[in-house]
Amino acid sequence: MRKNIVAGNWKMNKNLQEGIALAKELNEVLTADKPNCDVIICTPFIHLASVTPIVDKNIIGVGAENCADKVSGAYTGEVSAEMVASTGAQYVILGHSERRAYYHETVEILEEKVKLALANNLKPIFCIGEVLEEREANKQNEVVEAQLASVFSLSAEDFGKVILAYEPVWAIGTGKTATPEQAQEIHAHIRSLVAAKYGQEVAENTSILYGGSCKPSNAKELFANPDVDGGLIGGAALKAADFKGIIDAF
Ligand code: 3PY
Repeated sequence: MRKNIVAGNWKMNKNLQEGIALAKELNEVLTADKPNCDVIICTPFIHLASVTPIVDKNIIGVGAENCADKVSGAYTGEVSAEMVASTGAQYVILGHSERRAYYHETVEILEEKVKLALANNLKPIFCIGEVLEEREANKQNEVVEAQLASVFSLSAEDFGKVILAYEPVWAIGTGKTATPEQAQEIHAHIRSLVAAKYGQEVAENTSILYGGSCKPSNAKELFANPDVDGGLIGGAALKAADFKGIIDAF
């Protein structure tokens, strides 16, 4: 059966010392009071090698927020999936709307990144979601379907390693959250697309996280939906107490 997961996306926040302090605090809090779901923290690249050895792997998984679409070589400033994996990280966020919008990541580029992540034993947390104009034009279903093309070229076995995250772009950093009904409706649609592609069993085993202004005060009602299997958390992942408050929604 699929896993419930709460994953933090630190984005471009916290210097190295602050990141280490947050990881230590989370590790202490979650070791003392074990979570009822899988917990992952996705940190800036520079934190990975320092954070992976200080968290208990059985309680907190660690991931990057991106990786390169190339294997290695003359790509100044890029960080490969192999480099991420060599830090001990097990996950990588791919396709976040900020990467799609600000760094022009296309379906094709993301398909390469997903393949390289999997080839290096990193589990992709693959993000999809529509912008406000698309929601207002009731195009959200077709938008997420088009975005899923980056992972729908995978074999069923490889797709089984992917975690999906639905993040409506209009709810990211805006304080607006999808209502539990809106979240359930589109999560169920995403699961039906997975079922149509890979069959019902794979669909039932796929974790689909909700992201976009998820916080301790709304996590419980979002996670209560049958097709919402946890959250990808932005701002509220930057304080141990808030992140723990969301984890405790399970
Ligand atoms: C947010 O909630 O702000 C996110 O973008 C999580 O990835």
